[in-house]
Amino acid sequence: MPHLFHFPGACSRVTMNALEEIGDDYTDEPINLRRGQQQSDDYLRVNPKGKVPALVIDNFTITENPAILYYLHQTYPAAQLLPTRKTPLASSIGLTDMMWCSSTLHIAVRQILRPDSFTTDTGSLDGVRRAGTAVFAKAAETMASRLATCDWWYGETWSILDVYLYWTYSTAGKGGFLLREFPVIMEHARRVQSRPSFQRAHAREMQAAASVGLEQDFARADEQFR
Ligand SMILES: N[C@@H](CCC(=O)N[C@@H](CS)C(=O)NCC(=O)O)C(=O)O
Repeated sequence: MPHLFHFPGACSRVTMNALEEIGDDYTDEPINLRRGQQQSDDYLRVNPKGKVPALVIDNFTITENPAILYYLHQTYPAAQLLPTRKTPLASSIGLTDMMWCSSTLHIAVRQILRPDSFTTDTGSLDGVRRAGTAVFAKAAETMASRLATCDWWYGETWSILDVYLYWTYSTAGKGGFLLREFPVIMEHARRVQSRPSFQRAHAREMQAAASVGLEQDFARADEQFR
């Protein structure tokens, strides 16, 4: 059975949502990032990079959200985590978009939420946050113009990209990014939240958050869209 190492509200929630969408059994284990558990000897044996998510299947560990999601998409095609395209060239679009989330948006979001993880110079924190906000504002324009004409990133059909985008903008919002200036994104968020797989993952994360005493903080990112 797959075993997911995660932290409630972290980018690992995208992987958890994918597993819920697939619907097979899996086990999960929260790694308390607030307490530095990601640097414990036990966890570094699982993922020497000290990050979540990590998905262990048959004693093999996959890390990096796009790699895990792409693996799940290929292994469980019926779940339609990404649109199925006829040629490898056309299929690369799903990977491209997931890499955008992980390598550009995730970094900008982190600059907004945790500028202190980029510099030890406390006088530079505002500058780091402003730089992240500028990158994310452009991305939010891109998301909003695309989502203004359709419900989901790929048009008529939900995909795991919608959840990945949700994670980036909800986390940016938690860090003070003015999401209310993007009503189209606010509406997209409500659609993502209403998906049953999202709700199941959310409940499972909530349980994990309670187990480490962090349910208040966990709820903040999702409550912006009420
Ligand atoms: N490139 C990785 C990034 C993973 C990542 O940065 N995860 C964060 C949580 S959102 C983490 O584990 N942070 C712990 C730390 O940096 O100490 C991915 O896309 O999966």
